[in-house]
Amino acid sequence: MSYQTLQQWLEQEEQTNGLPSELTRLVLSVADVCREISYEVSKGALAGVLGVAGTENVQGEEQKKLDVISNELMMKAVLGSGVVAACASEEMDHCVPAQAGERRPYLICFDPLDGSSNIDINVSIGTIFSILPNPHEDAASPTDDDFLQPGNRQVCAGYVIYGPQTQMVFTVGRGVVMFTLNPDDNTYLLTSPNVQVPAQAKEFAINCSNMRHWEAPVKRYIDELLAGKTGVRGKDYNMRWIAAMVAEVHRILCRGGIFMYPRDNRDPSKPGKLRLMYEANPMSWLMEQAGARATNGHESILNIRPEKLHQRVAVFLGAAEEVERVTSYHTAD
Ligand code: AFP
Repeated sequence: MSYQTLQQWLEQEEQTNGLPSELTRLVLSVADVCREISYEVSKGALAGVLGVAGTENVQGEEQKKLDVISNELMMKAVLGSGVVAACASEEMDHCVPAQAGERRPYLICFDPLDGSSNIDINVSIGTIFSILPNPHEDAASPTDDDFLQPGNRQVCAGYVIYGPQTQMVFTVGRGVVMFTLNPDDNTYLLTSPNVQVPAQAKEFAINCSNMRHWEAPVKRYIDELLAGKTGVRGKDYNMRWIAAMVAEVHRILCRGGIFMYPRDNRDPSKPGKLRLMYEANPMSWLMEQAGARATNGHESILNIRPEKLHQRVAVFLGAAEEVERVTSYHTAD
């Protein structure tokens, strides 16, 4: 069987749907650097890249060596692409602008290595990215404020997952495509041209160790799922928790389900754990492009107007009927 390569697919998009050639260039830069990250990840203990770096990121979280390596690689690649005016990363306090000169059309946000706690135990992790338009019409250097655009302004979003296979999954606003890295010749090949998420689900993902902190609508929804056939839902559900959003989203894109990281009562100043710009926005757009839904319990995540670069948000994403149900429990309150 012959598969279309990533480059061929992007060129076809340029010809048939007017994808800007600058965006092709950026997507290829991300794909290339993620191939390098995938290689570093695969060497693990052999290259001495496991374990902590001895530093903390802006959110006070301990950084792993591979977090730091992936961040450096991503930053160098996207700023070197010639089309990115500035990048922002979950691992850095502020955005980093490209060298002044000509106008560049894009901004990019990324989580260089999502699911860091899985690194040392050889479980799936990934790089998540979100590409936004540069609001400046001139060569002015972007600031953090320029990134504060709602998710519905993204022009491309996706992730590369480093699991049993390395796969790149993204959208440019015309459905979701999935490419698999062929280890024989290091090319990305199109293995799923139109990913769709069924509206109903049989699987849910939530960190149940936080149950005592949840708000009432989440407790109600999960209690109903746990009651299975004997409860109001009338069927049994299965549960999964990989502790890497990238892997949970990948599972949902492959076989359906719902993923939740709700806000809880521990720290009222933190509306959830996940980051809007680096995790929630790109994953929510992928979901909506695959026929699924993504809300914060009240509104579509893609409509949220960000106030801070490292803003956190509650996330309910996946099977449309399930997300609508848990959202309705919030809005009924
Ligand atoms: P790390 O990258 O710091 O491991 O965080 C991953 C993550 O933000 C997200 O990918 C997971 O869904 C979530 O945290 C898992 O959190 P807990 O299992 O600790 O609740």
